[in-house]
Amino acid sequence: MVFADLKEADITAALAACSADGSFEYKGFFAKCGLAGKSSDDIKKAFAVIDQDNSGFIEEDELKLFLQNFSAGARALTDAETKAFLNAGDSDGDGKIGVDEFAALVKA
Ligand SMILES: [Ca+2]
Repeated sequence: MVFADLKEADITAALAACSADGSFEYKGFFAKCGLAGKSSDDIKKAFAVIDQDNSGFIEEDELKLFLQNFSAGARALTDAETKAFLNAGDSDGDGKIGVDEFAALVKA
């Protein structure tokens, strides 16, 4: 498990709640998996894992596979879910999510 401080049961519950295509909702997910209650350092560590190419940003393709950082067998987000997630986080409109934008999403 990449997010060592999160509880396996919480991750399982968070993933189960969004297992159907179109049911992903980031606020509920971050609350259920426990990340919303973590420190800024832990959220930065999570960001570094999701930013798979270490570009310093979470791009759309990384966002699409977001759930697979929590469990390798999790589904990809649909295009609509990916766009909605990106739009919610991308406050400066550069088409990707930086670490501060990610932290704001997690704590939303
Ligand atoms: Ca990236």
